[in-house]
Amino acid sequence: MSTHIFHTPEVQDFLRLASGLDQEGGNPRTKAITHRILSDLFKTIEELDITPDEYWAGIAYLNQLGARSEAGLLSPGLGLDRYFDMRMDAEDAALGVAGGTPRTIEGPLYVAGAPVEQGFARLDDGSDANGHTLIMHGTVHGADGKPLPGATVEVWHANTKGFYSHFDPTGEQKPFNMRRTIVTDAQGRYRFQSIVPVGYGCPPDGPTQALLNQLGRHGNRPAHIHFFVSAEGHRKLTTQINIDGDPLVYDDFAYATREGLVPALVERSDEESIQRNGLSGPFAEIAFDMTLSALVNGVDNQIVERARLAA
Ligand code: MBD
Ligand code: FE
Repeated sequence: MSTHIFHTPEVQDFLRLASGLDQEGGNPRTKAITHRILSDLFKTIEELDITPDEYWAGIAYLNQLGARSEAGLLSPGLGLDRYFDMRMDAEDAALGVAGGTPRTIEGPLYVAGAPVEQGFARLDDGSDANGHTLIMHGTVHGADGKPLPGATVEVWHANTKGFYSHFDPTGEQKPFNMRRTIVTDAQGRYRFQSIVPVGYGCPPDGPTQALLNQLGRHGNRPAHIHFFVSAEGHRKLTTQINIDGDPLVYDDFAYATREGLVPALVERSDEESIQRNGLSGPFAEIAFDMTLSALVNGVDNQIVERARLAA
């Protein structure tokens, strides 16, 4: 079809009508966003000559996405989460904010309400038979470079199948397995024992993977560990570290890898290290210090509110 009607007054009036722009009630922001997105969609339909069959396949797709609760998974897969980070980085640059640990995306698998521990926590419950012990530790620094006692380090990661507790299709994991909130000690230090995670893969039969297949892309993440770090007088940091050596470290379907977020992982098998950590065998060690950024004019100007599971 080579008809071009998008720019006609009829279609332009129709877009305003459908977006409620001629109505008194409703929410002006919602109207503005709806009008823009609807206009872009109408235009796309015309310019790419999208057929009704293609359109209705898209509608069925949206229903599948909702039915499988995968909207929050498709979002990072299409780079939207990364784009919001790029925008926040640019805003920081414009404001002259620099120097803290790089942010990277939250992802869809955080759960609020994890057990709180002081200084040290064991994250795993020992039930993952394939687990290789991990000791990770570091100091949380404030914007002035000084250690921050009493800072909150929320940490969450996957097991050796790449599954997260509360979202594990096998049902194997107990609530809050590999999820803790660690409060830094008097020297600003956090420390935890867990197991080295394995990378996540999108559900192979789900709608996110189906679209990625159409794009010729994979749906896998390198092994990683998530953090929220919060402290008085500072902005909340959302970040992750990647497990160094994972083949996908620079090929993440969610685009979360960043310079400065791939700390060295050191294998320790000497008796001294094993005993000092109260362990019985070889383990992997990651040292990773973090630096928070100061509030901007007294507020966290980049705090993100979103629907999150709480248990
Ligand atoms: C994850 O574990 C994750 O961190 C992201 C961003 C997407 C899917 C699964
Ligand atoms: Fe993750």
